[in-house]
Amino acid sequence: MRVLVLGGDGFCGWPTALHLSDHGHDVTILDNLSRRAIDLELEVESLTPVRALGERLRVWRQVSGRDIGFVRLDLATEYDRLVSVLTRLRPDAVVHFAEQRAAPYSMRSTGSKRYTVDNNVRATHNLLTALVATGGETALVHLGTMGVYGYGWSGSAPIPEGYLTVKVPTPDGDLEREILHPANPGSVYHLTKTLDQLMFAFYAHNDGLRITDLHQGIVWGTQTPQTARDERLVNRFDYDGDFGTVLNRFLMQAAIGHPLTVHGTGGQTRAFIHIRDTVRCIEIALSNPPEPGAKPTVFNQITETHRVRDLAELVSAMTGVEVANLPNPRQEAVENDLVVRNDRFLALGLKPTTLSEGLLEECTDIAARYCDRVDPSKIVCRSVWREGMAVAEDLLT
Ligand code: NAD
Ligand code: USQ
Repeated sequence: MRVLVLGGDGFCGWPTALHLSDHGHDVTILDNLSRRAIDLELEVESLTPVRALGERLRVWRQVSGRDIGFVRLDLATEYDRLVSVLTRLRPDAVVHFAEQRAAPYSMRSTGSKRYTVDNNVRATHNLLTALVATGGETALVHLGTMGVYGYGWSGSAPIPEGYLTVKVPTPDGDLEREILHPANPGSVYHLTKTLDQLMFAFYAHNDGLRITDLHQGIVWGTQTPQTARDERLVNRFDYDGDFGTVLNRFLMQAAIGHPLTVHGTGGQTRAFIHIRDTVRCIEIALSNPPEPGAKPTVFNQITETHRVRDLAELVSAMTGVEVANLPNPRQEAVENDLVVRNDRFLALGLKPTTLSEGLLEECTDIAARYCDRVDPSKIVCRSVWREGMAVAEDLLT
């Protein structure tokens, strides 16, 4: 397949591009390198030393003998160039990772809220119109989030894969309707993903685009077999308060003896997936596109669910580092249950990497190896959901 990977310089996009290239697909990366610019703005770097994209691509050619193309382009603002790229490459499929993806960063300021909506909504809508304008045959696989469902529902009804069958009362009796699961976003970032879903429903129905939306949980881990082939191919590892995700943050904190930064009681339950499984899921989704005219296919791209305090206790037991319960900078349910259906990927052959297999390796191979690169002043999350909310002052350095 000819595959265009939008956001292919990022944490999920880079290992996906290498995985697809390694499996014989003809891959081109499109990225505006905005993630690298945000690192400069936040004055923070990936824990792992990420090389310039040109060097990454040269090293990949050396170790694999395969070429990956690169187009530097801003999806949100360079529509005409996007149409030209699609016309020239005629990809069989596009994988869309190219959005601002950190919830704390999206809540950091009025400017970052506006940037996140402008960037993400325009990027997705530009892509959809460009796909229609170039013939509508290219399949789209989008990286969405479990957070579109929200975490505030009471009870433990399993979260279905995208759609819910509901009974609508009428004077003549109940009618059954299949609807998108109600959206309940917990941040401006998550809000943009719920807007993406509506755009997908419209363009699938109106223009027959073939769209798969992957409702992915929190990705943990760093390396895949391809990124581990040479140190210069290493994947990024965000640890800072805005872009670092919870489990990777705990592993990095343990490596430098920093108290584990549990927000509130740690009663939040979330869904997780290892980066090795992310790349496999994308390939499975590419091989199983919906028919033209069908509603978007939704997969819940998750393999396990865990409560934040249980993860902290696990890492603490493994490393001896203490757990700190900090004021929660977010507006979110203090405790929640989470039961998620993920039957579709399992039925299509996914064999999940579990925490029990991958955690120790991640601790020693990545967190401990690069821990001298940590800037401790960047660990505590300073982005709060509403003005006046407390941050963990005593841990700020
Ligand atoms: P990332 O920030 O590391 O990568 C995103 C890439 O997209 C970056 O390289 C960035 O430069 C690029 N990009 C952003 N806006 C762009 C634009 N307008 N034009 C061109 N390129 C642009 O993020 P990630 O962790 O790799 O996440 C990728 C996708 O997966 C995101 O859409 C995110 O919402 C989703 N996701 C991530 C996680 C996770 O835990 N990392 C979990 C669930 C879903
Ligand atoms: N948390 C802590 N301590 C920390 C960091 C986070 O207790 O040091 C808590 C948060 O308060 C939250 C939970 O851990 O309750 C998850 O936070 P996170 O930063 O790991 O994940 P989140 O903000 O939800 O976002 C990440 C990705 C995003 C993706 C999402 C999937 O950044 O791109 O969409 O995971 S999901 O959570 O399923 O919506």
